[in-house]
Amino acid sequence: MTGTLITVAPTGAESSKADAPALPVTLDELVTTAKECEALGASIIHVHIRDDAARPTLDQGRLRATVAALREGTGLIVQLSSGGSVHDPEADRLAVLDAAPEMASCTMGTVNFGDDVFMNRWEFIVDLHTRMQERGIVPEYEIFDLGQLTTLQRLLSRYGLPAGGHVHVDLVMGVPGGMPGTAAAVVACEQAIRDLPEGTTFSATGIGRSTIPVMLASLSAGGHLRVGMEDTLTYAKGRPVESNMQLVARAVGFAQLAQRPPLTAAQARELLGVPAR
Ligand code: KMH
Ligand code: ZN
Repeated sequence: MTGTLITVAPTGAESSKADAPALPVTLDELVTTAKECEALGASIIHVHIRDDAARPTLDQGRLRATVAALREGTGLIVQLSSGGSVHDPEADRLAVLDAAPEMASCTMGTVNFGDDVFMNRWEFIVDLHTRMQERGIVPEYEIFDLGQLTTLQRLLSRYGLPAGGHVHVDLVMGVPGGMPGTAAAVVACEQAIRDLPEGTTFSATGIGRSTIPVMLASLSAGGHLRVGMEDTLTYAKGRPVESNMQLVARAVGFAQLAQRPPLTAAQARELLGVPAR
């Protein structure tokens, strides 16, 4: 078993700055957060950006500036979200790839998302996957429900391995409408991942209060960790999260307890097939 890949997802598209003042929404806030999380042990940053009014946006100029600033200021693997917000049109989500990130997310199916629907049609998934192959962008396949792992198997068998040749999935657990954030669900996914190409790796994140059970289960099952204010705004009962760094520090502590210390960004690149800088 190797060390632990720690992804920080600092912002997301769902929470407002008014509700969570520590949410990084400006480029400066994002870069500062990224540097501090890297120093603590994160190796990937999963990025959603905001506009001047702190609303989620997929503005191309901002995306490009964000990729450039994160590459300049950190050694982290820069992973742009192609999921955006539930309101973003498919064309804008595909255009995220034009900002040339090293990695991008690629969700494996439609899922109820609270009161909304996060749409991911088969043809759209195929488009994202094949465009990433053509451009050498390494995908992280986002899995919100068990059956989406079977969709991934179908995708890979019809359209081939991703850029870099390595398959990495992220289990996003505890979304109202998706799979629960439980140890049993982590184990069920880990069993299904065995049917994917040899060497497939996974990370997991639990939304809200499922964050701790999912972290512990993932580490026990040989998985990696994603943490951050995209997924978790409460540190403990009655205690709002103070910063993304607080969540990364906790994940690093758990990984060390499991005797699987954090991978550096260079080690993460090697594991995932992301070209070295
Ligand atoms: N904001 C969610 C609708 C991703 O980044 O790829 C989708 C999401 C997944 O967060
Ligand atoms: Zn996201």
